[in-house]
Amino acid sequence: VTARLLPLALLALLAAVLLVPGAQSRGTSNSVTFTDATGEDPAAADITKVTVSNDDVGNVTFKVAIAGKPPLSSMGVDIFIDTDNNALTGPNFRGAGTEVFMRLATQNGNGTFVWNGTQLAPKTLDSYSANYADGVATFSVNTRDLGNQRALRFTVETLTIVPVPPGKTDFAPDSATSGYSYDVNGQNTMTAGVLRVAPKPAKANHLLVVSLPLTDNTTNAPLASGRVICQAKIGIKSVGAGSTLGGGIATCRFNIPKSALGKRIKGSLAVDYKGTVIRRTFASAIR
Ligand SMILES: [Ca+2]
Ligand SMILES: [Ca+2]
Repeated sequence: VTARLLPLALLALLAAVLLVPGAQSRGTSNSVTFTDATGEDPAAADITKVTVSNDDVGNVTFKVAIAGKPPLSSMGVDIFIDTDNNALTGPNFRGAGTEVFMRLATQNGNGTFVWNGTQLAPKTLDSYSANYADGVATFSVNTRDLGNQRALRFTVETLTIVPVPPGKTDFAPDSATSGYSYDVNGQNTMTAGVLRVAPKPAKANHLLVVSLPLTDNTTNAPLASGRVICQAKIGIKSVGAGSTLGGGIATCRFNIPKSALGKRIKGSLAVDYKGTVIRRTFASAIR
């Protein structure tokens, strides 16, 4: 891809003449809108704004709005992401030292490309999706496919197909050297599944096993480490417990005494991992 793509980009770079600072506003859902100038090149698909947001499991979404809603068959929409926020690593595209390149097009290089130290090589990213509808190109990718970095820098371009190559380009931002900055915020380090309590109801003179499956959002794999905190009371008396974490499942084993027959147990299982605490409560009759 480098042979075809980057010379095009560099040629197009020379055609960029306008330098208009982009406006920026931050919403409550960590949504940031970058406003691009309009009408830079009448022959190029015109980016009007780029909106970036992320959810609490690290899915980052880029929405690129294009004036006049041209068909995707007439252009490509490209995002160059500097995942380590270092212009000196990866090919420097208008200020973004690019580790991940995403192109949405009906032809010529649709897909994702990752810097391998030599070139931006085609590579499938499991979390990636992209589509184009109603003049908006939407790209979604998880931070685990972006090196798990929080501070991203990126540049967007449209490349419009014209009779004489290399095509016409609109860049966002218009600055040839800065890129846009975006910080991934509010990402939880783990995600919990459904709490299980067994047996239910609890039995006197038996173990009560309370377990919670957890996924590490950084790797999307079962949580491998973390502190499990088990607490329960029968009436006002604390109940002894053992805790384990294995195979991504946090487990508390409570010893229900024989004398608790007919009473009620109330408690919680909590997991502390990298500063995030997930806590689930439970209650059961004792039979
Ligand atoms: Ca524009
Ligand atoms: Ca870089």
